[in-house]
Amino acid sequence: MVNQGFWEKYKKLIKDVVLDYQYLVMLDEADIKIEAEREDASLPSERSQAITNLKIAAGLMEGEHYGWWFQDTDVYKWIETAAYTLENFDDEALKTRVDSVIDIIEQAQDQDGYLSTYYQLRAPHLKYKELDRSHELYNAGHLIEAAVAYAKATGNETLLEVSKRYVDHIMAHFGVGKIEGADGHQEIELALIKLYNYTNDVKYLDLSRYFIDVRGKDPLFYNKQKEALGQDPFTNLDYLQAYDQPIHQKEAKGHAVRVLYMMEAMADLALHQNDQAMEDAVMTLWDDIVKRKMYVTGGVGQTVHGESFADGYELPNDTMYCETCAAIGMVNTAQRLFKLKPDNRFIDVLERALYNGMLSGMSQDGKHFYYVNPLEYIKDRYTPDKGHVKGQRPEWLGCACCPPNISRTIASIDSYFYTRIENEFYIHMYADAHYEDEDIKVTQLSSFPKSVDNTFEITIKKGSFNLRFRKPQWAKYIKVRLNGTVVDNVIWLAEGTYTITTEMDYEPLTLYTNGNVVHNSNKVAFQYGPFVYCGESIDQKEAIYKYRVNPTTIFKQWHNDALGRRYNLEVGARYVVTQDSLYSNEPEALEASSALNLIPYYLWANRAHTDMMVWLPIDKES
Ligand code: FUB
Ligand code: ZN
Repeated sequence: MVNQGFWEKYKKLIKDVVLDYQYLVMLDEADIKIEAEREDASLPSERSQAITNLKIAAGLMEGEHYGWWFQDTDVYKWIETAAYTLENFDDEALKTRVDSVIDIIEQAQDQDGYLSTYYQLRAPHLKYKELDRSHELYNAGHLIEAAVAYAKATGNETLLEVSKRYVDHIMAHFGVGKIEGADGHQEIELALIKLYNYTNDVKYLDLSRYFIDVRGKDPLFYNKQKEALGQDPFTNLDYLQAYDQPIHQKEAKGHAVRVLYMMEAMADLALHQNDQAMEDAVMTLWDDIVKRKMYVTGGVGQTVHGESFADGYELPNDTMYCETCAAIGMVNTAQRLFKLKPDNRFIDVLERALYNGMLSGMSQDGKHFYYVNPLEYIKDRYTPDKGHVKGQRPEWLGCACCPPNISRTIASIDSYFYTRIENEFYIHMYADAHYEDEDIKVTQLSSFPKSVDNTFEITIKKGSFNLRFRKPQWAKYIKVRLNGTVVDNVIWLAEGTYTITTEMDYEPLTLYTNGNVVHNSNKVAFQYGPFVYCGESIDQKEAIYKYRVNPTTIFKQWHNDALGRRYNLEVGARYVVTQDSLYSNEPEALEASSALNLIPYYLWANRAHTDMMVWLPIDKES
C-alpha cells in the first residue's frame, strides 16, 4: 500500500526510471559517459559490463571480464532494489526481467558453489588467495542481501539457493584449521545475519561471528597470503580495520564504508548473541564517529586517501570524501544500534544522513549519481587534492557501488521509519510511509516537506502495543492527538483502529561547529526540519563564497517548481567587494545585499554547474 508523498515520488522514480536505466547501463546499452570516480588513469571506466561478466561466466557469451573484483555486486544491488520495489508495486515486466538475470547468475555459478566472475574468468588460481583485495566474500554478501530480499518479496528462492551454495563453499574453505582470515571488505558479516534471520539457521550467525572475530586476530594474515604469492607483503591494516580484532577497536580508522559495514554486523551480533563487550565496542566506534568525525550532512570519510576516516575534528569541506555508500552505512548502522539500544540519538543521525549525505547521491532525474558529496565546491578552483570532487553528478561511475546502493535504500525507505521490538512500536520520522505485519498496520500520510504534521491510520490487529512517537532533535515539541484529544507521545493501544495526528513546532536553525574544527570557525550552516541547507552561486547576484551572513535573520519560503517541492531559506547577508590586490592591510569592504537564497543540500547541482557552500562565513557586524 502506497500513498502520494515525498518518498512515494522517489519510489516511483526508482520503479519507472532508475531500475530500467541501471539495467541498460549494466548491459552497456545506455548511451552515456561513464566517469572514473577520481583522477587516476588506471581506473576502469570504459563500460560497466556487470551483467555481461555474468553471461560470460555462465557460458552464454564469449569474452573477457571487465571491471572491478566486485562488479557483480552492481547487479545484486539492482536485484535488491527491484525486490523492495516489487513489495510496493505490482510489476510483472520487472519481475520477468529480474528472473531472467537470476537465471544468468545461477548459470554463472561454478559447480562447487563459487561465484565471483572476476576470479572465475580472470584468475581461477587466485581464488581466496588475495583476500585483502579480492572482494569474493563481499560479493557473496551482496548476493545474500539480494537473495533474501527477493525471496521475501516474491517467494522465489532460486537466488537464495545460489547464495546458500556460495556460503557452503565459503564454509568449506574458511574457519579454524582452514583459511583463518576475513575478506578485506566487510559485507558478508552483515549479510549472513540477514540470512540467519530469514532461515533461522544458526550456522549463518556463527559464520558471521567468525568473520568478525578473525579480522585482526593475526595481523600478519594478509601479509602471509601475499608472501605465498611472491608479492610485496605490505598491507595497510588500518585501511582494512585489521590492526586488531573489532571488539578491541576504539577508533573509526581506515576505509569508511568498511568500518560502517563492520559496525552493522557488530551491532546485530551484540543483539542476537546478547554480547555486552561487542555492544560496548560498536558504541565506542559510533561515538568516535558522531562526536568527532561526522559532517553536518551525516557524511563520513574525511579523505580521498583510502576513502577513509582521518583524525577527529579534521573536517575539510572541499577535499573530503563523504561517499554516498558511507552515508548509507551511517543510516544502516544507526538503525541497527537503535534496535540494540532504543535511543533517539541514533535516529537523529539516521535522519541526518538519510535526508542529506545519502539523498544528495542521486539527481532529481534518477540518472546521475554522486560518489563523493562535498560540503563546498567552487567551480574552476582546482587542486589535485580535489580530483575526486565533481561539480556535476556523473551518469555512471567506473566504480558503481553508490548508484544501486542509493536505489536499494530509497526503494526500502519504509523500513527506516519504524522499529518494532516485541510490542513496542517506534515511529521515527514524519513523512509518507507504511508498515504492516501480522499484528499491526500503520499508514502515515503527510504533505512533507511542506509540513511535518502527520496523520496516522493505525490498526492493532492482535494484542496491544506501546506506540512511541519520536520528537526529532530539530523540533521544539511534538503534540500527539488521538481521535482529536492531546495525549502523551507514548500511547498504549489495544486492538482496534485509530486515527492519530502529530504536530510539531520547529523553526529554521543556525548551526555552529565545535571550536576544535578549524574549517568551520566563524561559519554557520542552516537547517530546517531534517534538511541541511546550502547556497549555490546560481541563486545569488555574486558568487556564494563572497557572502557574509547574518545568522539571526532567516526566513523560509515555500517553492514548488522544477527543482521540486521544498522550502528555501532566505538569510540576511552582505557581500565582499573584491579588490585588485591579493592582500591588503584594510579589512574587507562589505556591500548591502538582498537575502542569500539557500536550498536543501540534497538538491544541489541539479540545475547548473555552479559553486556551492554549506558552511557560510558570518558577517562580524551582524
Ligand atoms: O570496494 C567496494 C566499494 O567500492 C567500496 O565500499 C567503495 O568505497 C568503493 O571503493
Ligand atoms: Zn559507493
